Amino acid sequence: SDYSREPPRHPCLRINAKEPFNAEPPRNALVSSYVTPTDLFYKRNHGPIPVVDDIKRYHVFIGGLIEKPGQLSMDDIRKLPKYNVTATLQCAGNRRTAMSKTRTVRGVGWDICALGNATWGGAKLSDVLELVGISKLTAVSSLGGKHVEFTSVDKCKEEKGGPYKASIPLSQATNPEADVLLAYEMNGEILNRDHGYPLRVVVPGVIGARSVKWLDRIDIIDEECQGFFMQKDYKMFPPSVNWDNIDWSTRKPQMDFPVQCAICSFEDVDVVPPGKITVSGYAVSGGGRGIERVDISVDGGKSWIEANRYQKCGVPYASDDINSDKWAWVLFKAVVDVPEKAEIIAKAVDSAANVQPEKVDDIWNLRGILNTAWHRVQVQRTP
Ligand code: MTE
Ligand code: MO
Repeated sequence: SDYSREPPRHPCLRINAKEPFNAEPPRNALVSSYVTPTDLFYKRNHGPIPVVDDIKRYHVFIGGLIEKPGQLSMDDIRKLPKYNVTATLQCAGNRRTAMSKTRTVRGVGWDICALGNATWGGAKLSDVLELVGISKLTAVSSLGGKHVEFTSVDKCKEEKGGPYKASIPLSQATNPEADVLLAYEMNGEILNRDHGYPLRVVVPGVIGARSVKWLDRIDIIDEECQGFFMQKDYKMFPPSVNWDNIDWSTRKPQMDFPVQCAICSFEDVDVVPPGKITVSGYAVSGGGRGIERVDISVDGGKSWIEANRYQKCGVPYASDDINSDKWAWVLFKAVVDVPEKAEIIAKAVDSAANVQPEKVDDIWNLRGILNTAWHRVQVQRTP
């Protein structure tokens, strides 16, 4: 594999792995804006960043269980109605490092910033599929297809040098309300190489692993994708499963992510000035579920206060507001008094009343995914 043509990156990113490049922004930088600047957006790769030189020759092939397979150029895709969807992408491995403190897990170590909120611009997959004869809200195609597989052009060692792949159900792909995009823009600019130039999939509300970058092919298939990242990775196992007794076939590929939140105004162990302090961070849930509440404790969980939530600066957020971005995170803020030494905790509740688990031990899994335990930081007042 060849890492000689990697793009330039922002110097403040914390690098968790160099080749393939995996990096996340510092905590404070992440929550300083509702829409994450592209250069600060986390980068999660499984191989070198592909080079697409000749955009005129670039095509997406659409095949599999359809009557008329075909290919689309970037012009064909740009001719379709363009949608801008603000959606949070979160890696299933976000907060893995903290999970491995209970018991070792396998995978790239991430702090709490393996997510970002971007405005993605592109065509809806439901419109693209209509071009090849699959109508809106189709769950089973005329030739028996039930899933849509996305194949990239990158080369991953987990796929024995083959491309990254993933699939989603056809019913989700053909549902315009699911807002699945083939995105060619990120935050109003042409998608950059790190994030999938020239074209990527964005599956809102679903773990980042299904949003395939550098899209090469779309295939309508009868079973879900059999690729490594669907079948041998990104599955949630109970704490009793270890590397000696694991049977991957017993679990489904993870799709929606669960309710999550984290405090970004402090490091795990930090000092604070005397007087009132501001606790801020992000909260997000999968499946288009909004954030109903964020609770903050400064006494290790004995008592709680509710944080203010917002998406647009200065506008209070409500999870049932039709003007809110349903696929996007919510930032929170609470001004609190803290004793000399304090454990500050944040936990969120989503619009379906799902709550975060208290202890990481209860959700420990050998791949270290979906660490959504209450987020805790220890602070001490400066004299
Ligand atoms: N697509 C391709 N082709 N190759 C990859 O390695 N990584 C996936 C997904 N799509 C990946 C990919 C994972 S695990 C995540 S979390 C997101 O892309 C990260 O997207 P980002 O780098 O734009 O933040
Ligand atoms: Mo990921």
